[in-house]
Amino acid sequence: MAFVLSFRFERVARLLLVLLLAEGLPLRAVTETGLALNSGPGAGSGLPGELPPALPETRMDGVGLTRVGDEAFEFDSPAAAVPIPGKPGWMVVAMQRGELWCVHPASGKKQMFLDFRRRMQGIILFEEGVHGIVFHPQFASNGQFYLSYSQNDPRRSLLVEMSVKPGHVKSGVVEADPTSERVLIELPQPLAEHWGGGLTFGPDGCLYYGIGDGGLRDDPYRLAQNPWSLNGKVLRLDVDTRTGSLPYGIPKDNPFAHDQMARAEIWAMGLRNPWGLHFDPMTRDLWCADVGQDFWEEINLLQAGGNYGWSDRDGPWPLPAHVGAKAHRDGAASSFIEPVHAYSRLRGEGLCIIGGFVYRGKKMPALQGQYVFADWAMGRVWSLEMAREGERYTALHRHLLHERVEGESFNPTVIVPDPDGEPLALSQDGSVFRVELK
Ligand SMILES: [Ca+2]
Repeated sequence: MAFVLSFRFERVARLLLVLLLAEGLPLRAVTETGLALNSGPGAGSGLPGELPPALPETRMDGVGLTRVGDEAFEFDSPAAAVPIPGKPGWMVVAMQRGELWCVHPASGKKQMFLDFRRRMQGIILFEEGVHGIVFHPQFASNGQFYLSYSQNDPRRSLLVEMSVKPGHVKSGVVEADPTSERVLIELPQPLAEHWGGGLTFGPDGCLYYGIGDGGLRDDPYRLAQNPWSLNGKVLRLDVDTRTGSLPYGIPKDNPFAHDQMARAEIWAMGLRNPWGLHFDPMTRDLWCADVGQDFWEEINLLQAGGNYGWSDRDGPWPLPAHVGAKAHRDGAASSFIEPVHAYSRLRGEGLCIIGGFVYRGKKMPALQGQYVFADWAMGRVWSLEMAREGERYTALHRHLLHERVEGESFNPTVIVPDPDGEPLALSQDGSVFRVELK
């Protein structure tokens, strides 16, 4: 099994490398997938900015990873995991290539939720496939959930509403009805990466959907800063109403709802590959991890109408490709919102942030209110200690909760709260771990 998985990963990785080289792209472009370390500008001189001091970091003693279940409890290339409302202890794990399972981490039980593999047959590249799933807040009564995924011919992103089979919520068995799809958004994608696809419902009952910039380096079509493109944005939709002929409603208090110069769906902009969206249930703040290009991995606090800088900025630095662009000449670049925390590839801290969430569980009081997050390539898990002053957060300290050791194949693609609010980390090779007191 392990051999098959690693063979498949190798094959995909090699294919991607060949494609990138064939297009004459710098090898550095491969950093997104962790296949090669940065060897470009900044590796010694000509950095776009000054390297700020690293955030103080200490190892948090007594916390580590514990494997959940046996070899049958594996989910190859997991893309998302969410608790099932009204079914205590159960979650759905969505796998990139189209299998979605109901899982019960406490007992290691699982049952098929949706087999979408036929739909995913056309996907070939590293980041294509299923990207996100979330249940409607009233799932227990309406049986609805939302799925984001990509398709080819033509290449596009989809956000769809689906429901479980009639009577299934009541009976306790939860199985999706594959014929129930209702398309909310179908967005043509110019390139083949940075799909984003993160989904979450806010305490306001609205659906938030992150969409990446479309791919390649430097956001070549400048979509993330284009208010008429949905790429490089987080959208906010009311799935329970309709506005005009749209298959969803535009919430009246969306920041651009009445702005004729921008798409009314946009909640926040200037993002590169937002796939880790999370609402803190206590403060109602929306957190978003954003994967960087060459130097930085970011954690952002999203505000209505906020512009997070991509592709004028990458982390706390200007992006060399677009220095001198219109935003800079107009002075608009000065209103970009800086990340709450960015960690750097230059210091070997990580290569690809996979998101995270604010810990509100019970078992680890030391982590209360901290943002728990992980890096795919380095196999590291941290928690971020922050100070809050009004709307502003300042990162104070980083606690290392796990570091991959030799021989381990831990490449987390998902880190989420389990049904009890305790951290669950899913590795690309399929294995599932709790982050807990040892
Ligand atoms: Ca940014």
